[in-house]
Amino acid sequence: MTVDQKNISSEKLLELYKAMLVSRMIEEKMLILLRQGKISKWFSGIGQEAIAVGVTSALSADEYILPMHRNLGVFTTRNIPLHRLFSQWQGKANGFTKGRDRSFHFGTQEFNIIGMISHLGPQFGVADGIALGNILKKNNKICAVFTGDGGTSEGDIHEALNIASVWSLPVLFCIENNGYGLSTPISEQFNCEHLADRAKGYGMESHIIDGNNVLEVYQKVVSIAERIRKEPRPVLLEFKTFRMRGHEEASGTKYVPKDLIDGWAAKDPIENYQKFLTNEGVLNKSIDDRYKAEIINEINTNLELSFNEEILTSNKTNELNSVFKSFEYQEIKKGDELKNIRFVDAISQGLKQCMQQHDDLVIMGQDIAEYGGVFKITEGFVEEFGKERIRNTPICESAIVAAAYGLSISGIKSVVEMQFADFVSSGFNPIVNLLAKSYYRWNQPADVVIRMPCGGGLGAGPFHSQTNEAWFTKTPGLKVVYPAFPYDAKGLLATAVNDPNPVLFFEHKALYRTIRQDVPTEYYTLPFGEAAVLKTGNDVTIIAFGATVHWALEVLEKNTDISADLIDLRSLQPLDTETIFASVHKTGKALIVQEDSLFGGLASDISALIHENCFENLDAAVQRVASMETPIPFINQLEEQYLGKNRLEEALKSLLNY
Ligand SMILES: Cc1ncc(C[n+]2csc(CCOP(=O)(O)OP(=O)(O)O)c2C)c(N)n1
Repeated sequence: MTVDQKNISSEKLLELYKAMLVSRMIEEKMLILLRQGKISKWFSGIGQEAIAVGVTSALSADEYILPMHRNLGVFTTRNIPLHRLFSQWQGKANGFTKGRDRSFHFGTQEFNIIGMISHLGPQFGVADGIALGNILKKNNKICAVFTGDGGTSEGDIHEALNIASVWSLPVLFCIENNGYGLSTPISEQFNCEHLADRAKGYGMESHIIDGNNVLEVYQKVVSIAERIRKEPRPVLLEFKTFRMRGHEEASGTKYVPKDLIDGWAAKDPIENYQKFLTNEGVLNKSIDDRYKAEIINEINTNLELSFNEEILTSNKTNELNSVFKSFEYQEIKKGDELKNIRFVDAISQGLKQCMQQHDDLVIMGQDIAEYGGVFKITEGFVEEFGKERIRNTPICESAIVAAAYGLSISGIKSVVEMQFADFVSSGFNPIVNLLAKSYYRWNQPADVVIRMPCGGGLGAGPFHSQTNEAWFTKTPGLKVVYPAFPYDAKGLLATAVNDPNPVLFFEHKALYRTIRQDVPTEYYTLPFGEAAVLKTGNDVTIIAFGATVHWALEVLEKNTDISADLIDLRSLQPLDTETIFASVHKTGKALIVQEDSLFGGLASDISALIHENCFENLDAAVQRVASMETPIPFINQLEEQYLGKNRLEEALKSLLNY
């Protein structure tokens, strides 16, 4: 061990020692409590303390850290009151997730820590977003994010490293190479000598650091951090260390060769550092004993506090009200001037006006800058708002959605354009796991709009035609909006941006250039959860959204004798059940039409809701018209056969005749 005496005081040397001790001694206590069944799972970081403690000590308290499951030292070095950590692990109210998530799965803005979600790799993309927030705010701050060696095999890691390099984001990407990912040794995880070598491929600086040497960790990270604060860029750090215990406590270490464990035991970061400090004359037995007594006392006092805390009682209303951040819709309408424009123009105009309304709103997507996006929605935006806010992204949906979440954590709104809604499958995980669950888990809103150019009828085949709203309507925590007209599209998009919750905004491509309407030229908003009743009648209720609204209008225009309520849902989550039920109570018959294939779609749920809530008034079983149970095909004849459009008229007439 060497120490640069000029830059590091004895107090700091002892502080690092005590910080590692705190982490180790809490763990030792937790292992006892685990055996007594007083806490749930435990992922041990014993032997790896130098990394979490060294990195956290090298950053300033207002710089974000995104730790993983073995990084207790990040939490303790940030001085989170221990009783709050203990309450978190017992699922109590003084924890950070009110019993909604376990162990280290939480974040806290108070301590600038963004804890993991289970999926490991996406954490790197979130760090990109936070770093982008730092760049946009020009605050010269950096952030650090952790992963294990196993996590580096995930595509998300590659995407995030690439973005960080292309965008020169000031992130310390910390890989703790501890030899194993669950039971898998690194020889079966990757085929290169050092993970740090991968940085070359991203055009990124990297370092290999002895992860069991707290001084090396601290001193190197301090100096790298100083440089990248001044000259923003990412750096990849591979910390060589070892996982001394099982993946989690119940799983053991049978599969780890004993000599490996023994070899690394001799490199224990705390024991060796203790010897070093003693030899240097910085630490002696009396200080050591005092530290240990203070820590034991602190652990026991705080444990008592958390054990004495009441067990949370379940409260349904509270849980249901904690899925979305409350948002008070504000109706805004400026000016009476109308202009007849296409659906695509309404979205483009609406988005541009959102950019003007929100000075820091950022749009991210593929080819959206100079090229204007494949549908030309953002044409001319770069000229008006600049490349900082209109960001072309590499082809990496997952890390970009994760980055949007990171931006939101740093208080910045964003809109992400999926080039085609179909490609959202590559960004599915961060939407349903990061964005959707964030507010419920730890009260952190995910202020992100995902624009989804979707839908068939254009002969674009199975990968460019899907309308995949059902992938999201079934996930609590996401709002889903699906306008059918230019006026609605513009006003609802404004509300989607104003709403601090994640919104999936579906735009049917076949409507882009075919549907026109008089639309206010100025900025305005429209509320979510209010369906539009486009036609009124007495004999049947037709419920539609997106392009299917126009299918229904066509059928009703052709069959003027049909007396129908036509409901355009406009937003699917929240769903305007009140309008649906009121109409079905009146007509006694309902038909729901969706463009997606039938099974598991929104029509099925609306049908169930009608049966459950309007059964007494129904004169016939609710009918669903949807597309065939195949992928959506390419050539016209096949696509026409697939789409429910051609079956709508017949289904409607047969329902009326029942
Ligand atoms: C996407 C995903 N796949 C699998 C898992 C299950 N899992 C949790 S941790 C882990 C091992 C991670 O290994 P590594 O990244 O090396 O970190 P370590 O546990 O060694 O610190 C696995 C497989 C997961 N959480 N997420």
